[in-house]
Amino acid sequence: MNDILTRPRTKVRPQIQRPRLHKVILLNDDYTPREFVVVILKAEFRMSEDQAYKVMITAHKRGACVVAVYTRDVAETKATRATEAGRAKGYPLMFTTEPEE
Ligand code: TYC
Repeated sequence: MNDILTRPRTKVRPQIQRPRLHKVILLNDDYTPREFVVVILKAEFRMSEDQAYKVMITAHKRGACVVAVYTRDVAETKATRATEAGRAKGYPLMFTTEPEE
């Protein structure tokens, strides 16, 4: 009697971690024209003129400004493309990325 082995009715549920988000940060420099920074922010980060101007002027006054947050790959791709767009025109415009806390 009682020789039927039963399995516990429990399912393994793997804990899905949300991917860490990464910030794209715009750095100020003394050479890139303000209007060009705004053009790049609008083109690469789909910002309105108003949003782009506010981000540009914040970086200009404070030295840096967070542009947006994305998953790591997207953040790195956008930062590289935006930095490259400046370099193509001979500007030292720089976008970096860092993980959110
Ligand atoms: N400081 C630049 C200038 O005075 C404009 C500028 C703003 C450049 C923000 C980069 O991330 C930047 N022409």
